Parts: sequence; C-alpha cells; structure tokens
Amino acid sequence: MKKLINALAVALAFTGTAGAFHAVHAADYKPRIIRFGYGLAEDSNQGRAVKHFADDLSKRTGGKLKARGFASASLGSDTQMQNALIGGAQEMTVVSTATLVGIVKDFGVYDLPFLFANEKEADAVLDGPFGQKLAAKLQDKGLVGLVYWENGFRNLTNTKRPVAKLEDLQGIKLRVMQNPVYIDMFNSFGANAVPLPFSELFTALETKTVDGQENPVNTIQSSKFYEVQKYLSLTKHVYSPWIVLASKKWWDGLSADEKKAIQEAAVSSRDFERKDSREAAVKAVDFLKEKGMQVTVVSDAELARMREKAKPAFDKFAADGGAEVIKDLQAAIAVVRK
Ligand code: TK8
Repeated sequence: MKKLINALAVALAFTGTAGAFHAVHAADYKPRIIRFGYGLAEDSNQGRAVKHFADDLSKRTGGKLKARGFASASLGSDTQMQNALIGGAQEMTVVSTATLVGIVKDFGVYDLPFLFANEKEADAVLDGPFGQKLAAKLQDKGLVGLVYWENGFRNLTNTKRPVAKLEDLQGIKLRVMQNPVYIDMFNSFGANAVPLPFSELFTALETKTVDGQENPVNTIQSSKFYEVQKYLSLTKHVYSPWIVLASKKWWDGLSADEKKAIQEAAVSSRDFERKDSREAAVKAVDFLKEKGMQVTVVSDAELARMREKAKPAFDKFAADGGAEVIKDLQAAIAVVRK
C-alpha cells in the first residue's frame, strides 16, 4: 500500500496535470452513520433487506457510510418515522406506501383492491415511469423515495371464524392501516375497520381490542400473529409495496458520490428483498399451518364479489382528487399486460 502511495505521489509530482489528478480522485465519502428505522422484526424479510442494504453500502464506500438498522418500530411507527425524516432527525426508513397518504394523497392508489394480477406486473409498474413519478412527488414534502420493496399481497386473519365469503366478515373488528381507502374498503365488506399503526397491532390482537388484521403471509409469520390469530384467509386483496425513503434535508447535504452509492445500494437491496420475500412467502403458509392456523382459500367467485363491493372505495378515492392517478395506474398496468 505504501509503495502504491509513493508511486502515485511520484506520478503526480511528475505530471502535475489535472488529468493525472483525476486518475487518483478518491470518491467523496465522509464517515456517516445512517439511522435506518423499520417496523418489522429484525428476523423478517424487511430486516434481512435492511441488513443487505447496510452491508452493500459499506462495501461500496470502504466502510465510510454505515447504515444502522433499528427494527420493530423502535424509532417510531411508519408515520412517526416519515415525520422524523422530514424534520431531519432520522436519515432513512422503509414504510408501507399506504401510510404516506397524509403526505401525498395519490399514494392511496396502490391500495385499491385487485389491481395487480401478480408480482411481475407490480415490479414493472413500480420501477417504471408510473412508480417513479409518484415517488418524485415526495421531494417537495421533504422525502426522497429511493426504491420500492415488496411487502406483498395482503391476506386476512382473525380469531372469530373462517372467512370464506363476504358475509363471514360481518361485524369483525379489523385493524387496517391508517388510510381512507382501507377504511372504506373493509367497511364496505361489512367489517368494522379500525385504523391503527402497525407498531400497536400485536398488542391490539393479543388484548382483543381488534379481532383481526390483514397483511402478507411473511409478516403474519415474522410478527408472530399466529400466536394470537386462528383463521387465515388467502384473499390477496391488495398488493402492498414498501418504499425506501431518505430525509431530503439530510440528502441535500450529501456529495454526489454518496448519493450515487446510496442509490446503488438501494437498488441492490430491492432486488435482494423481492427475491427473498418471494422465496419466504412460498414456505410461510405451511409454517402458519404448522403453528395451528386454519387456512381458507377464498374462491375466485368470492374475490370477484369483494371487488364489486369495493367499488364505492374506488369511486370515493376518484372523487376525492384521485381520478387522474387511477387512470394513469390502470394505463401503466395495461402496458405491462400487453
Ligand atoms: C410496518 C408496516 C407493515 C404494513 C402494515 O411498519 O402497517 O400493516 O403492512 O408492513 O409498514
């Protein structure tokens, strides 16, 4: 190493040109600690992907940029972390896009039920112009949207009864994300929708403040909801994205090299996370059965009824300023389906 430095010093002394200087230009990385908060357990698809991001970023920057993961909402719920990022008190987070509606209303569009037919469609739309344009709307609000991760298709759990059809949901107190589309949708299904932050969900289920909830099977596993929930219905009613965010206040103070390294590590984490989540989801249903959950596969005919019932939620979102973004999303999906 010393030899190399000497050789470079000699080369520089001899040439002294800007060109030679450029050849030894070290990337501009300052030692930084990045607090990266997230809602799920460390041992979850979210936790594994945060770790992947941290390792990847450290490798790219010779250990200068260190992301430190804070699991289980220890830095706050999704919405609290969003506000901490806006204020500059926290550098990064990953949250459900559904919890961003208080900041950019259009994010509610992803929550309309039965939009994406499969993960491939979701990836193409989220990574393509539609997803990018929507993420860019966060900039004015103090957030930088880096990449989308997969939370996954959401399924229902509860303690009351197996849910095989709409009528079975009648009167079930169901925790939903703090988002009007979810509230309207589940109320229209006959449930009693109770908006709560995810960080309060396990306790709410345990104390029977609510009877049920809905989340992807990976989360039902990693958050141990099987300990407090008996019935699982495979409804796949919404494909739910997560979005990785940086504080704009903090981001604006980074060098171009630092931004580039973070962006590249974020893309790497996205590819890792989607693959990892999909592999885990294949095994999760069997795991949940082994833990004693009773699994109901909801028929296509019933899912079509649910879709029909959710129409008022669609219409309300459209009437509330969402018509344009629904149209754009449907057009983007149509392009992928061609
Ligand atoms: C974790 C949440 C979670 C989401 C929810 O912080 O709230 O139900 O699905 O993944 O973002």
